[in-house]
Amino acid sequence: MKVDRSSVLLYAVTDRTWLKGRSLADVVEEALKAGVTFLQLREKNLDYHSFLELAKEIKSIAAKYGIPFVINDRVDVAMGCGADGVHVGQGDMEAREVRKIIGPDKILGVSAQTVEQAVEAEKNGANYIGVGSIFPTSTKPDTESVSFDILKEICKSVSIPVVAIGGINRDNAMKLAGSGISGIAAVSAIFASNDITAAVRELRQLASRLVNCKP
Ligand code: TZP
Ligand code: MG
Repeated sequence: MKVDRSSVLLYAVTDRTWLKGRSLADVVEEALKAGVTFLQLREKNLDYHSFLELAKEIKSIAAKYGIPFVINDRVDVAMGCGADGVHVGQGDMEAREVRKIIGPDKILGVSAQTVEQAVEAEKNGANYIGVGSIFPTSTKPDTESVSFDILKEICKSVSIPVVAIGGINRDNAMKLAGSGISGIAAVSAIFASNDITAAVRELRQLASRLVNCKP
């Protein structure tokens, strides 16, 4: 499925680390209501059944707000819950394989750290590319870092939308202006915030400003 540039403007990736007694459904709904434009459910330690149940619940919230909803890593969970698509990294199932399983109409997002990986992913059926980590982050400490110049080069090399991820917050988001990205993705800048609504509104405004700065 084609992914519009505008739909990845503020891309939220879930994390249950900072729920503070609330349910994931509750915090996701607050984030979507405040202006998140794309949602990825990311769970690293759930068995198939628990992941599927959670995915069904979160999917219905995304549908209520008309927001594209993808599952991280797990093609089986994505297909099982009827998500809009799946997001895979370089260490997960290969993009070409995923595309074969999900068919032409689902969204396929692929993480890339180099121009070669991004070009290959587009060729193999990716609808958008996630690039990071752009800034240091404790959310995914083992991740490789990607420079501003590589990010810019990736944006020039593919025709699908590029979303930057990793350590992006209100203080550094504008540093990505002029890179050519279509949006920013965040985990902690949204879900670790004490005021998710305010955080989302601010990040969305910053994202709108920075994607309109010409490379
Ligand atoms: N992929 C690359 S960095 C990252 C992922 C999932 C984590 C981003 O988390 P945060 O809290 O927005 O830095
Ligand atoms: Mg992965």
